[in-house]
Amino acid sequence: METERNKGLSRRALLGATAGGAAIAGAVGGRLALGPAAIGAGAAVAVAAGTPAAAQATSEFNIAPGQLDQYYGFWSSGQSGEMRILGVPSMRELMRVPVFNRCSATGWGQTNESLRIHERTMTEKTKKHLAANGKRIHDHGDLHHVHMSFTEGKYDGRYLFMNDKANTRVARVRADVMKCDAILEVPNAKAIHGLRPQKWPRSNYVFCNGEDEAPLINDGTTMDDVSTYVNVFTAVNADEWQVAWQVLVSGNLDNCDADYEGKWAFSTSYNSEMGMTLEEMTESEMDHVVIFNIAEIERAIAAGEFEEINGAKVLDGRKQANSQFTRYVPIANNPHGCNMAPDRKHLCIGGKLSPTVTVLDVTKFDALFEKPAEEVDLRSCVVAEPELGLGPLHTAFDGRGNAYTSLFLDSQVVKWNIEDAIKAYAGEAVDPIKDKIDVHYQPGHLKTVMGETVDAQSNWLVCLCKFSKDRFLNVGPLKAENDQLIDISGDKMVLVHDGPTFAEPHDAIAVDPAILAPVLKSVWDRQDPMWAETRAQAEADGIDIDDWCEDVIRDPNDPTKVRVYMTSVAPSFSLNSFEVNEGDEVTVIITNLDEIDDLTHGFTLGNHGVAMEISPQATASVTFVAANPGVYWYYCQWFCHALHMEMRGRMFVRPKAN
Ligand code: CUK
Ligand code: CUA
Ligand code: CA
Repeated sequence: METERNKGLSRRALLGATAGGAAIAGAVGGRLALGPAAIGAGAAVAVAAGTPAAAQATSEFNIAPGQLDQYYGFWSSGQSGEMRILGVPSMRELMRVPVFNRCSATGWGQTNESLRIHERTMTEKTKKHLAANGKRIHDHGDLHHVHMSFTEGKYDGRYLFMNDKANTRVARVRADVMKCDAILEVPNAKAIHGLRPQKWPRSNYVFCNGEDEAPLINDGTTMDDVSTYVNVFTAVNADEWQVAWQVLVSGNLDNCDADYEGKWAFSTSYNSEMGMTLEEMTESEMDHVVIFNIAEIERAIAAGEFEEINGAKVLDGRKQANSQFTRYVPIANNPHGCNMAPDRKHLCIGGKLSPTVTVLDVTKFDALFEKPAEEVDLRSCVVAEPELGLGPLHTAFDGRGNAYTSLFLDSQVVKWNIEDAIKAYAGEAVDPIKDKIDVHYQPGHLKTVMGETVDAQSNWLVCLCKFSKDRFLNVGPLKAENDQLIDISGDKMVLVHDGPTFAEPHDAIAVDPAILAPVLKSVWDRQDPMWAETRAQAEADGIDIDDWCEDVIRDPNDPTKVRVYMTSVAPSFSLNSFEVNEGDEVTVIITNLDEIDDLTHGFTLGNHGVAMEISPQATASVTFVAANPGVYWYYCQWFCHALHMEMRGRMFVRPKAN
């Protein structure tokens, strides 16, 4: 519904004509005025144009109580470090899946099962850093991009993959239980940002962009000598969750995507200058998109032409290496988004500082590799470059040949037609722009339903806005973001919903529930690999964790270690109490024997900072030191039964005999 109030906030004309232009000018002058200062200007100016009446919406938006959503939305959460599951179109938050963050509710980052996943690929350097700071794992991350695994260009419901820009990691979430099952610290690279799975023939690789430049051997022998800096493109083996290969590139890497033939991956670079300051990074007229030639890279890896560095097979794809691994297509300075269209042919690069989106025809990439790079016209693959508005960042697609680009500075989404843009570029008098809609405010990513697959739908567009400003009740200096739902089923885009979100979903995808229905579990399988090591320890202790257990085992080799095995069945733990000695390292292992859907229990140990989730038929364990003698209650923190409050017991810590 359009009200007088949000009419007053529709300030496209204002931003487009003045503040936005000033921001671009500001960037050239060395100061990037992309922030709220640009929004704030002239707030009192009312612009009548804007959102058409919601009544025009043709897609069914209202989801009544008890009704299920049409789609699963998988949201990243930026600096919150988790993955979120939302319903589309209701935008109801259905679940949070902790990945890089420490989760108070589930014990992720504390349970032994999660710590093993965290530590499996941790480098020695990171272990040393963490230990020096009194930590065992990184308990935060910066998760920008969530993408599902593909088989032949379609989502296949196996995994979700995601990046951690903060600590140079990538993670995998199992789509059957919606839990993280693998984290990889990527060696050599710095700050994994763009991340995309291979689309064809299946996601054998997950492509990962290293954004930050640093010496390849980063041991302090060279520091300020930028000529020794590199950036690294990494292909992670999605099944084994380890590095398949890496390619050194010129310039840095921002966002990436892959084609529908399995031949190419591509990444934007905003720092071809290898600048270390904002001025230096925006100095050139042109940056580039790097095209990675998968077949050529695989050939060289198989032929042993790589150098092994920190356990990874590394090839040199930098410009000066004149390799067949890469080509660098010049793109207007500081591009950002990198989105492959579902037509299997067109790659759209967001101009950011340029008001254009550059469209590359991936079927023209072969020609770029037929001769050495300096002998080919690297821009010969460019087939369109429509001027769309200020600050184009990311592009989404429907199933009708249209693209939707977020305009950060204009605070708009522009709908344009790819074929018309190609005609216009070829000189025909057609306007590729079909519609524009105001969004609130400063959008980053935007997503259509399955728009990054060949099954792109033409019903919903979610636009993830970086600022909500005065769209919601004030909650103090830190404001919610605003994920807006737009109906794209008609010719005109219609804004139908504001969705506040906590910091900071960058990207999202929307997936048909039919893809997940065959795999999604409601209760754990007792044989699940998630607690395989815990099971092996139990077997060594002579305990059957699939059955009722109430055992306290002292480790025969290390008598300061105690393992407490119990089961939970609503509303009680099998052990009403257990006893350990002061200073013991205690591991509590609990199997939830309840088989009922939705019957999760928990284990919280008072004043010990210990809490974990145990969902139906799961086993979970947590280890801590019982440092202080006395009586400590433990309890179930998941409301599970009328007698849930009574689901508790005592830990006795016997004082050390002096
Ligand atoms: S980046 Cu955030 S708005 Cu990390 Cu995908 Cu463009
Ligand atoms: Cu079990 Cu509450
Ligand atoms: Ca640049």
